[in-house]
Amino acid sequence: DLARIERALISVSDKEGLVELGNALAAHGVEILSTGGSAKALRDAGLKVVEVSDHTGFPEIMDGRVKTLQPAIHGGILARRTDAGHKKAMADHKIAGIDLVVVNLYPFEATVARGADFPTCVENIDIGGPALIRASAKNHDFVTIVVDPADYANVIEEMKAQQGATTLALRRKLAAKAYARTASYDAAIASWFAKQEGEAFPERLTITAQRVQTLRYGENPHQQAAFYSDGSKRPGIATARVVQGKELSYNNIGDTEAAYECVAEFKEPAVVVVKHANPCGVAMAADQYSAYLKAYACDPVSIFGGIVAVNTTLEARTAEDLAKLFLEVVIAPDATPEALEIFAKRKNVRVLLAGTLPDPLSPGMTMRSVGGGYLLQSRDNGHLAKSDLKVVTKRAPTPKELDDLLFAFTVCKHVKSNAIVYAKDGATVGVGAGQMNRRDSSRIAAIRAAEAGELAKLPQSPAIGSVVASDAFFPFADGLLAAAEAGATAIIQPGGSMRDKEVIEAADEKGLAMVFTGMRHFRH
Ligand code: 93A
Repeated sequence: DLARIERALISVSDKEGLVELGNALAAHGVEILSTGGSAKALRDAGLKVVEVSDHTGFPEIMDGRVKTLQPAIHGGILARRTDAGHKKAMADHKIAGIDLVVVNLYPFEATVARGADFPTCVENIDIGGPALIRASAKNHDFVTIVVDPADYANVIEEMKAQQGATTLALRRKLAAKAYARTASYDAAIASWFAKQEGEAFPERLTITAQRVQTLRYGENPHQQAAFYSDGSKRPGIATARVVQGKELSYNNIGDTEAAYECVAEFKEPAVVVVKHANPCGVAMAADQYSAYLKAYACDPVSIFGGIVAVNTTLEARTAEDLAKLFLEVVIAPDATPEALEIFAKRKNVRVLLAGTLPDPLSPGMTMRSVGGGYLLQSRDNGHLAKSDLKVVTKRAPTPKELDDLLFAFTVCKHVKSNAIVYAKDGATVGVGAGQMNRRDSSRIAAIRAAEAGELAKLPQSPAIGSVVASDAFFPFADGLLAAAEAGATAIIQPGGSMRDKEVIEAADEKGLAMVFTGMRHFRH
């Protein structure tokens, strides 16, 4: 299954590693065919090159739109070397075999990314390159296809080991990679084109993603799993540097994303603790350590085995406390050397540094799979300012209540529905998540607050004197009354229920202040 390389075709836009490759091929006595720019770069480096146009006897025409689209090229790639008919065709038409094809494509994605105009993007749609790639990969029994400069060294090494040949194993691996490349290239073109036509949701969805990691298992040990990057480079779980710790698990990845997206919402130093994709402690303060103490106090039970995210450089003081807990993951934009040293002694904790924070306001899409399909929607980047809030009760919130209300509603956005969040002094004091009715979420949040109060030996539940946020409207007054009973003094909710009037009356009766947001934050 060895295939000797006697003739190579090189046509690359990205000239990285080109000269080294050319030198290595020349050392093996390989004849190099090449297109205009690539040929020039090789020749400038002192290598002997045959221009494709000299090889085919046909010039590059139409500004390079037709360079390699020639029978002498594609016949040389596609010929089955062991087939008598194919061999006769080669002889009849004076077609020389091409055994190695090195191509990387016109930089279409980069051209779009730099905001080039429509005709420039169109001109960067490569035709000949993908044709070369597809043909070579199809005939991988005889032809070696390389689409990525990162693979040059592999090929050279194998040629050294195999007297100028490659193994079938390598050719198949490279062929698989080659088709993945043309698929992602076409996907980029397709989604760019659909966008030009003003379609947020194209008729056909083409997604290509790069595998980051095969995971040990999925949500449960009997499920297989892998993690893919969408190439967007959004700061967070997909791009963060893992500086230490055990391998990330499927659940770690989901939870870490939830924690980091939540903590990125806050301008002040903030800390978020997540368990099972839900925040169980969120706080902001003038400094990170104070924020941590408040986030911890919200639920000192659930933090066990949790994920902690901070939105400022991880400090030694915070790290010291975190290192005493059993945690799965700690994620921060950055960390001081002292903080990293503290974790170095806790080998199992995964520490991730993301470099920077994601922008909560940025657009984008989220996707989930359902039986037989996918659901797409734009990200929940909804954001509220104080001026967006409408006071609906006789009593207006105090400035302090107002700050806490906005904070609580922001946290609510990151809690699974039905979400109820009690908050006080820039910290959650009770979180109720994922219940099938709002009253239960409200009760659970109050219970959590009361228990945290008992653990801290406080004279009363921290829910007393807190504010409460609800991710969606209260359909009945009962959820609101449960919150009032727990000690909340002010309420933030979207409003819009048929029974708003009833709910507002109940709030007035209890002397509560209530604001409507007009925006819902369901999260399922
Ligand atoms: O315009 S093309 O689609 N027409 C072709 O026949 C063709 N053949 C190779 N572009 C073509 N290529 C591409 O040219 C390659 O994929 C590569 O990206 C680029 C290399 O051109 P040069 O060697 O002139 O820099």
